[in-house]
Amino acid sequence: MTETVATLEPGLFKRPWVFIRGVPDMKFLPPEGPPEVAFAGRSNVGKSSLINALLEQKGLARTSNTPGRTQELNYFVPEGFSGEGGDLPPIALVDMPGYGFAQAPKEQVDRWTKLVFDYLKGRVTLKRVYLLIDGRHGIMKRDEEVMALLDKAAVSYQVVLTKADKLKTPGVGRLLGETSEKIKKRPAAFPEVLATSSEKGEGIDDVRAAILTAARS
Ligand SMILES: Nc1nc2c(ncn2[C@@H]2O[C@H](COP(=O)(O)OP(=O)(O)O)[C@@H](O)[C@H]2O)c(=O)[nH]1
Ligand SMILES: [Mg+2]
Repeated sequence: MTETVATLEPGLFKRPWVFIRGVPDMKFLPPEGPPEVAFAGRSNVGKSSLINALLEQKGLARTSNTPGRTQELNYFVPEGFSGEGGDLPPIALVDMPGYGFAQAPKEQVDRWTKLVFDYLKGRVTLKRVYLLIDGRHGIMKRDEEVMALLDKAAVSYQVVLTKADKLKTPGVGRLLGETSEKIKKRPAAFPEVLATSSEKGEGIDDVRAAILTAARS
């Protein structure tokens, strides 16, 4: 029996995925080829939880209550590709190191900034960044700075409000409206803002569909 090949179809998210590498520096990036979709946002906003919810694999991306712990670009791909000789996966999801951890030493912040800026500016196969915003706090100063960077680098990004389960229903609608209004003039921002709860599974299918569209583009 021949195994079906992982393609950019909704079934992709039902397949097993694997962590392939943590990249602490641009020189360790995997071979350029598959479209990449990256998840950025403050520490603790819910990046790793969202990746686990999208892939229905609870412990795949390591979630943590210790902000600022992950300092690498963590690569996740559908299982079954050697990565050698053109045997590349159809897509890669990248869990980016979080920002905005007040207690982080300057040296660490500088290293983060360099890695993230280099990646966002220089990775030609990066199709879309999902910029996660904690639904309880809304867009903060550091988020604005990252948006400005993405606009400058002309990297397409879409804002995702996280932890919607912590808000009352009217609160989610209001925040979606406010957030859309705030990003209206940002050239590289996708106008539609999504709301998710990784805990309750809300909005997860919308993010999956958006990822497929971005990866196919
Ligand atoms: N209530 C709720 N908590 C969440 C949700 N997503 C993440 N969290 C919690 O927020 C904390 C940080 O999540 P994590 O995914 O590690 O954030 P990251 O640092 O951005 O990768 C963890 O304690 C998660 O359990 C969500 O949708 N709802
Ligand atoms: Mg994380």
